[in-house]
Amino acid sequence: MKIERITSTSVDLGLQRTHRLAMATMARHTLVVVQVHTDDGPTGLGEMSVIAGYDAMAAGAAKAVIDEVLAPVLLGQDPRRLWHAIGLMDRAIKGNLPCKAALEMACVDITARALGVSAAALFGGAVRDRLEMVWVLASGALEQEVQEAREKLDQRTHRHFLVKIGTGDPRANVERAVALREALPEAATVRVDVNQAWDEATARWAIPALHAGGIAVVEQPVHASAIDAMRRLAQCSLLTVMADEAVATSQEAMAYAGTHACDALSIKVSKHGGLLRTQQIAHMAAAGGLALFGGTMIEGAIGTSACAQLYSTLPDLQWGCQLFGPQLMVDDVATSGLRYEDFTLRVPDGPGFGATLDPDRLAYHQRRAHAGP
Ligand code: MUC
Ligand code: MG
Repeated sequence: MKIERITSTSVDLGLQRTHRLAMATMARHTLVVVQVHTDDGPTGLGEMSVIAGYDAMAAGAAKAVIDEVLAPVLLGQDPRRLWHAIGLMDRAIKGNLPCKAALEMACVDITARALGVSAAALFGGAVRDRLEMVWVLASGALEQEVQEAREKLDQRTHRHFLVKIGTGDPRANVERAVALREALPEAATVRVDVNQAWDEATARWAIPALHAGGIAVVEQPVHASAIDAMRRLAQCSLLTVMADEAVATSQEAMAYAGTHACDALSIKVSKHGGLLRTQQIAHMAAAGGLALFGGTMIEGAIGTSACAQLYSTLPDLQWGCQLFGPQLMVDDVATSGLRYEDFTLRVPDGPGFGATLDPDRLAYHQRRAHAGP
C-alpha cells in the first residue's frame, strides 16, 4: 500500500463562548484537516488545531509545512510503516510536532482501518471504554463559570472542572478559583491551569493558597523553560504540580520524570508529535512516577477520536482527560461515535478512529484567504 495523495484544508469554526487562556483569547477556532489517500487502501484522517498566541505557528504556516515540506516526503511511502514515516518527517524539518502529528494520525487511521480494527488495538488495546471527563472553564468571570459548571453537573457530563487562571492579577485569580470550589458541591473537583503566567515567587504563595482552598491540581504555574523552579515547587507543594507546555519531546519527558520536576503530566497527541510518541512519553512518565492527564488542544471530532483511542489504552490516567473540543465548538467537519455521558467520554469504536469526514461541512467551513492568523 502506498500514499498517493495528501490534502490539507484549514477550517474556521465557531465556539460556544470565548475561551480565554493566559496567552490567547479564542473567539473562534482553526483546525487543519488532513486526508491521506492510498493507492489500494483506505483514506486516513488527521487533524491539528491552531491556537494563535498559544502555538508557535499560525494556521497558514502550519498548512504550508504540511503541504510543502512533510507531504512530499510521505508520497509513495507505505503509511503502515509508522516510525519510518516519522523518521522521514523528522529529517525533512526540525520541530513542527503538531504538523507531524496530523500526518502521523492519518497514517495510524489507515493502518487500523486496513486491519479492520480500532486505533486502540494498535496501541495494545483498550483498558477502559470510558474516559473520566474534565470541563475547562475559561471565561474569566466567576458568576459565568459557576453557572457553566452547574449546568455540566446537571447534565451529568462533567464533575471535574479546570479553571484557566493565567490572565490578570494572580491574587484575584486564586480567589476566583477558590470561590468556584466553594460554590460547587463536594462531589465536584476544581483544578487550575496557569499556562506559564506566574514567576516562582508568585507560585510559592499562590500554590499553598490554592491548596488551602480545596483546589486539586495546579498546571504549568511557571514558564515552560523553568524546570528548576518546577522541581522546587513540586518538592515543596502539597498540591499536585502538573507540567504541560514544558514537556513536548521525549527528552523533556525524561528530564522531568527522571528528576521528579513535576508530579503529573498533561500529555497531548499534538504537542508530542503523534500517537506513537505520545504513547512513548506516557509510558516514560509513568515509569518515572508521574501521574497522567489526557490533554487537548481543542481538537474536533477527528483529533478527539484519535486522542480518545490512545488514552483508552493507557494503564494509568489518574487525572482523566479534557477532550472537550467537540463540546466547545458549534460545528465540526466530521462525525464520530463520541458520546459524552455519565461524566465520561465513551471511546468510539473503530475502524481506525471511528471518524467520518463530512465533505459538505468541510467545504462550508473552509478558511477563506482573508481570515486572520
Ligand atoms: C492547555 O491545557 O494548556 C488549549 C486549550 C485549552 O483549554 O488549554 C490549552 C491547552
Ligand atoms: Mg495546560
